[in-house]
Amino acid sequence: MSALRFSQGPILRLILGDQLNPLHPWFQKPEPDVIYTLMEVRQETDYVLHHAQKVLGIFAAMRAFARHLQAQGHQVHYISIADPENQHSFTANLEYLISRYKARAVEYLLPDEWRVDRQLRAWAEDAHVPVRAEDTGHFYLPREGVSEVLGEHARWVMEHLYRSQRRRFGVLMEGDKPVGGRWNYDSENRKPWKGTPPPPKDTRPRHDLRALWREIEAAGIKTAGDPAADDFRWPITREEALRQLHHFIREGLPYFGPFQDALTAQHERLFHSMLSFPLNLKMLSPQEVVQAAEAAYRRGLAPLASVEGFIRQILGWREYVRGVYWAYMPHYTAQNALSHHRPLPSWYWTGQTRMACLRHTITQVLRTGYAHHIQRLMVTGNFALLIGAHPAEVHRWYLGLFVDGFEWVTAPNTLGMSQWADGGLMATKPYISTAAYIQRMGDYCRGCLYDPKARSGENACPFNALYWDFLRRHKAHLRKNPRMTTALRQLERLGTETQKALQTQAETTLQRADQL
Ligand code: FAD
Ligand code: DLZ
Ligand code: SF4
Repeated sequence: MSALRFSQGPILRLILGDQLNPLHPWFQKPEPDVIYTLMEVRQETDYVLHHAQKVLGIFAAMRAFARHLQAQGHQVHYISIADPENQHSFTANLEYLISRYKARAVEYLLPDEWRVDRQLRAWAEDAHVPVRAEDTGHFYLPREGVSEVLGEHARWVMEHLYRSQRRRFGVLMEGDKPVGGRWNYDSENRKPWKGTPPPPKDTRPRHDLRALWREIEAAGIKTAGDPAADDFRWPITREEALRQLHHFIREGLPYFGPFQDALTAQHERLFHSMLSFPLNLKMLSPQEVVQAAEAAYRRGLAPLASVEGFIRQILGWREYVRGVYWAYMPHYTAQNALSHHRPLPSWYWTGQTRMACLRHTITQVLRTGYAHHIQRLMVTGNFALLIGAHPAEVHRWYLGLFVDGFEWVTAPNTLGMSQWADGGLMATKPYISTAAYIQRMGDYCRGCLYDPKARSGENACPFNALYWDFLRRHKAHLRKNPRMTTALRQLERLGTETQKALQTQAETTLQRADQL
């Protein structure tokens, strides 16, 4: 974009690809001596194998954001992936821009990932212009806010944070009491979905991103999954994200609660919002999403159980995982409390397995870059944990293959909640199950070659033997956990012979994991 001249040198302001919030105070009015910069860089496209739609979506949203800023009168220097001057690192590009514009200072918004935070901090220490960092203001709490609330508790429990957040921000409160008299309506949720009510239509925008996809391919960026560039469905502007939010509030939220945990081969989204991508890119603020949900309840448009369940995900879980991340990095991502070292089966990258639940979930992820929470936790995560997959590999799979994957949120969910690699900091017990749970919560098992009821034999559902053998392998560790007492008692009741047979069945299953 055009070369700019300043008598005194401008201030350069760096905007990262997940900082696309047009309402940030930075953008209130154009300032003649500020140049905003956004950069498409190989350091970010290559640190993990990303889903094609993640790279496409982030680049398209960054470009739309740059156009928006320019239309508002801001000065923008956009470094695209094919720009010959692109050094492909945030800091090398900043050096280049400082010298090109004779910039007098650099400012950036605090990154959400430790990796980028350290990079910018280390660079700032030696930079030859002053460098200043500012909060994105995107979360309810600052980075250390969760530690301040939960620090004094021996165990960090999400529910403590959630209640404190409800009080502090006055969400679903009547005076100092929770609306309806209860904090949590989970017991009214968790129903399977039997075909009705019909889930909302997918009214997300349609984009033709074929030209951008050609640029990404020409740059040689390796990706996984379907780019769907000719009919790209993720929002790339705040306006599109707002339309998606309002559509969800009207059509999805009323049924969000009851079917939050449901699994079905008939619908990939059910009543979930699919708002994690625009939320994580900061096109939407968590506050406005929570306020829209509460307003729907107050206006009688959605029942309390659904609204409370939805709000808990954002006001509670989302803030909690971010707090865990900043309190425990950089060691958090290296943890492996159960000493798991197996590779993920090769079909995690193709979806080609006879296990219907995993086939549906993985092919959906490859096609869309999305799966809802229970598909992530109780299908792909559950199986990876039962086979003893290396948590770092599992983390990389989620971090790359989901359009909403950013380390601050993927790491605690994957390593902590799903793989128990943090030894129970995030989750009070490992999220594991036999086929019974998957069968109870949905219809995957009906279309499966495996028998969900069988524990042994060729056609026995692999989840079953793997579940019991997981308990046997880890019983010494799990005994310390009171929430595992019932499961361990059931294991003991099986008796030594059955346990041995299940061990053999599990070992055979593991040997042919790639062929399941
Ligand atoms: P909805 O079900 O509609 O929920 C609404 C919003 O609540 C979400 O958009 C999200 O912002 C928030 N939310 C819900 N659950 C969580 C949670 N556990 N942690 C943080 N925020 C939450 N979420 C990500 O944003 N990025 C990830 O990389 C990610 N990886 C995950 C990996 C595993 C193994 C698991 C079990 C969960 C992961 N989650 C992740 C959390 C959650 O599954 C997704 O946020 C959710 O499925 C996104 O779909 P949605 O927008 O339709 O969510
Ligand atoms: C995920 C991603 C990708 C694939 N590419 C870019 C990019 O080229 N430029 C950019 O600014 N951001 C990108 N991102 C998002 C970053 O990974 C994210 O902003 C930081 O890691 C901070 O969370
Ligand atoms: Fe999944 Fe087992 Fe059910 Fe098949 S039988 S869908 S593998 S839980």
